[in-house]
Amino acid sequence: MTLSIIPRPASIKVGDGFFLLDSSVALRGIGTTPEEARALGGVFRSTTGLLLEAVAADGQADKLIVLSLDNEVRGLGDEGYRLRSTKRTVEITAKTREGIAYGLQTLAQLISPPLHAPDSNGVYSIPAVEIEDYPRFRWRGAMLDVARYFMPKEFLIKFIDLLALHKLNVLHLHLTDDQGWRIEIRKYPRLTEIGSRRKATLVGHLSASPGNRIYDNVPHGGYYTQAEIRELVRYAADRCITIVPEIDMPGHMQAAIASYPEIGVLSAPVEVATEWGVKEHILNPTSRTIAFVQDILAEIMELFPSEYIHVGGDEAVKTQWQNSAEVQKMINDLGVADENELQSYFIRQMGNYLRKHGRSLVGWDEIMEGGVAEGAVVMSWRGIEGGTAAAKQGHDVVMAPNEYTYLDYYQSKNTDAEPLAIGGYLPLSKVYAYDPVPAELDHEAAGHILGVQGQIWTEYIAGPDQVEYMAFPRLCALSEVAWTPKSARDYRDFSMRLPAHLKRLDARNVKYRPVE
Ligand code: TNX
Repeated sequence: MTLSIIPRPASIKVGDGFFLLDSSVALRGIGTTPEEARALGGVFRSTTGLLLEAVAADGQADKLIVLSLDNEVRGLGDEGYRLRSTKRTVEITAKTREGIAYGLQTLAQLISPPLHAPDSNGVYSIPAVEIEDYPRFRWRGAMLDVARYFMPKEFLIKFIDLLALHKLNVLHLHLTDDQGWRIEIRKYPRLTEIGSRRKATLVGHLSASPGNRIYDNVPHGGYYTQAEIRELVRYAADRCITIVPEIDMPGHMQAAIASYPEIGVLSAPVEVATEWGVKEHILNPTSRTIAFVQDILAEIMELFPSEYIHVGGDEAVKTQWQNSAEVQKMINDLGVADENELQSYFIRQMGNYLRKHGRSLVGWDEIMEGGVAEGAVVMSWRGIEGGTAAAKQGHDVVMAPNEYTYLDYYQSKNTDAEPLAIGGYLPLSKVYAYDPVPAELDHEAAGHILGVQGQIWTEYIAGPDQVEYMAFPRLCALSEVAWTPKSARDYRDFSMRLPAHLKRLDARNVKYRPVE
């Protein structure tokens, strides 16, 4: 029998026979308080869609599904679980609530026929198995750019469920960029009043010269209120997913500068950007601007309990700094060598501020230019060099190299048959082949690789259907890169499991790209 579990568990042994799941089955929590047992029942329901009667820890029933929280369980790490099913019982054992939740995700994938309909007798069956499973990495992420195109809250809810299905545990939200500011900040209301709207969007690629560009003249906007953010954060946390917010600075800030020109270098009005590409507008790193941005981070920390707060740092063009007498004087007064060191100085102010509040700064690998702030986590996107160097220096690293993890790239060489994309070529097999630990790292440095993340930049992804098309099934492959032990990974085996898994995506109405 082939089981089509994605991501593939660390180890599976298939036994004989089936556990038949019908309405006589009861759910029992062991090692749990009554509230935890109820909560686990809720996880069971939201994972499998099935409502089972919960019985007391010593309660009897003919057939049982037992969820056992056991602090003493060894060898499964903090997020692992053991799942044993026989004809009479299914038992999931884990050290933590996360482990139980992952066990339930696996259980949901074992149930056949798939959960949306039982067989003609109203029965589902679960094959007898013994599974031991735990993640390879603790950062298993997907980044969604909601700045270039706003994505409705309802879609983020669906996307969170899809991440949970794949045992991914980080949703990195790219909340701000030149083309839009997407989160309510109480202290600075113009960020959303002005910054969340652009008057038009460029049509096609940014290839024509400025005078020859075509715009759609359709205003685009949207943002999340703080109440909506709280709802999303809670929804994600219930599914073992941390939302890591990104406020991109000091570049990629044109929407904020359009809202508050005084934080820019030119102090002159500028509009929210209507086309893609790297902009030259950049924050003026004065103490006033630093205080302004820290006020924003204060509200961000209130909303997002995540230990990690992302401050971007990518693609900050320095020409405005070079041409500004005020900024040059600052370089001089601070005694920093150049514009790169000034950016490091700026990022360090953010790192210190976050650390004072018990949080850790994450930045794209450009934060290493001019010296990386103490304790900063580096997200390596321009290949793996930045991440490799950072890990050697003792920094934690999330691998996100564009060549392997940019899900905005084309999925086929036949680009004419694909919807317009930013470029590149990243087929499913290549995502699958990626290994997040660079071969040259020794054991200690390798320990600094927190994990891996897939990126969905949305310059050419105007809405949810297109996100799903670009993200799936490549995110299925990435989940296995992030979760499955390297030794258990095999692309042919994955390809054989994928068709059944795509049916799970069909049941959730996911508009994934068909597999050739
Ligand atoms: C580079 S990756 C960017 C983004 C773009 C992306 C497009 C990174 C940190 N910056 O601003 O959306 O390329 O693939």
